[in-house]
Amino acid sequence: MFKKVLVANRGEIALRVMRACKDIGLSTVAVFSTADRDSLHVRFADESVCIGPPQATESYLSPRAIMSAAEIAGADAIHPGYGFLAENEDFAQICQAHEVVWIGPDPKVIQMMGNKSEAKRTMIKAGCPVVPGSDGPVESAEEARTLAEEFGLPVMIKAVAGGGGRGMRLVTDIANVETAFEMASAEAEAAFSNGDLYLEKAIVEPRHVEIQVMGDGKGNCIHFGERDCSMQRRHQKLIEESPSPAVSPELREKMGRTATQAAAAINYSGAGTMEFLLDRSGHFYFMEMNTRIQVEHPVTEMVTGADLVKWQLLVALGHKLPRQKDVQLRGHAIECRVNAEDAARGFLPSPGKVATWNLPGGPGVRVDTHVYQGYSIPPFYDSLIAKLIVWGETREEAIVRCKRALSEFIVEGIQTTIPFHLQMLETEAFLTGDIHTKWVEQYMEQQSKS
Ligand code: MV4
Repeated sequence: MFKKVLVANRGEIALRVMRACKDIGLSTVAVFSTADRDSLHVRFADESVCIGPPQATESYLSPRAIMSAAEIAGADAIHPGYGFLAENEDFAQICQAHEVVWIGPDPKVIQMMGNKSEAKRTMIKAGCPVVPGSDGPVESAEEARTLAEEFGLPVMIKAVAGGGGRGMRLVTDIANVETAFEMASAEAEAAFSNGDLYLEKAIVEPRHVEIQVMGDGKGNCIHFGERDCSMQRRHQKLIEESPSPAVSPELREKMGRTATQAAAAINYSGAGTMEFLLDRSGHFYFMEMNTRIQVEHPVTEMVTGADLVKWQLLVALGHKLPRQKDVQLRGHAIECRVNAEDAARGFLPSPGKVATWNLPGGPGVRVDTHVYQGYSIPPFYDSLIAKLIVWGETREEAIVRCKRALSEFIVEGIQTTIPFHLQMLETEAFLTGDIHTKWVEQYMEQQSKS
């Protein structure tokens, strides 16, 4: 059905996708901006095409540049990776119109999940628990006040076109509800050209727990357990793990069943993630569905032994999914995102030449990266330069290995988040697993005071 895959992305994920292609005998086409000529994703591709200048809008975000590259190289499928065009339904549609296989879900499903209010309504119909809130968008600041009084404070005002926390406001005092509404609307309008908002009750200090699903587009769906992504700062995830320290086998079973039922109800195809908030009493609520492979997918791969990117390709080729009972979780995996950033300076980006680069190794250690010694990190893109993923029989063993691997990971010439991760792995709250989505920010705040 297809033989040559163009990877419409850069960096570690482009390399990751090409590895899966190679493993099942597919040939690969890399695309690159002029800033990425020397990246490993270009070197390891069978063919590569320059698609434009460093600015992403003129290269990795340009459907025209990418479709031209596909035509030049004769690629018959496109894998979008994550970010850039991965959740752009128009691009998915353009691929299909050019008879290039889109390795991802149906463009209509991408669109539906992109509208967070519509996604929520669809998930209610599919039997997913959601946070109580407005039925669809809220028309005015006055209506927001009425709803806030009805549901009770605190409430969260969110952008219909949002996600990742943009255009979101927490209201803890009813006197602020109108201002919060107007500000969130202006922010959403500026960011997404859509100022529509919805409202729901706020969950206090929730955990972020997400279920990895895979569908065949014919109503069959399986899940690969959960990932806990509560260790994050300003909506940027820093450490992810699987299983979640807060999820019991019974809860996993229940969340997994909920997620697969919901994904099956929309005939989901390919890899997807259902994001849930988990409160202190173990109630979970659907938040959003991500219709792409995610940065943190390797932690799921380490505990299930499944190659999720390979499964994305196989589903697109029409293969059958594994059976749910053949997906077994074993041990514990932790991922640390290594960013070219200085955590001591508010995570200020630190691009530049990598003078020393020594990767960790040994049992239970995996590193996904496009970087090598002598490479220059360009300043134009997100600052993820490597993902360190470790596995252990238990969470304790995984933490010990993670510290060992971080201490072997030597980077000179730029600042990275490695020292920050080493610090996090020493904190009492992380060791006991007693964290929530505001924890890192509160911790950093404390540190800067002392
Ligand atoms: C919430 C919430 C509390 N209550 N909704 C942030 C991004 C988006 N995915 C959902 N988000 C939240 N929605 C209600 N009703 C708290 C957050 C939230 C959060 C969620 C996941 C991971 C990190 C977060 C950090 C701050 C707030």
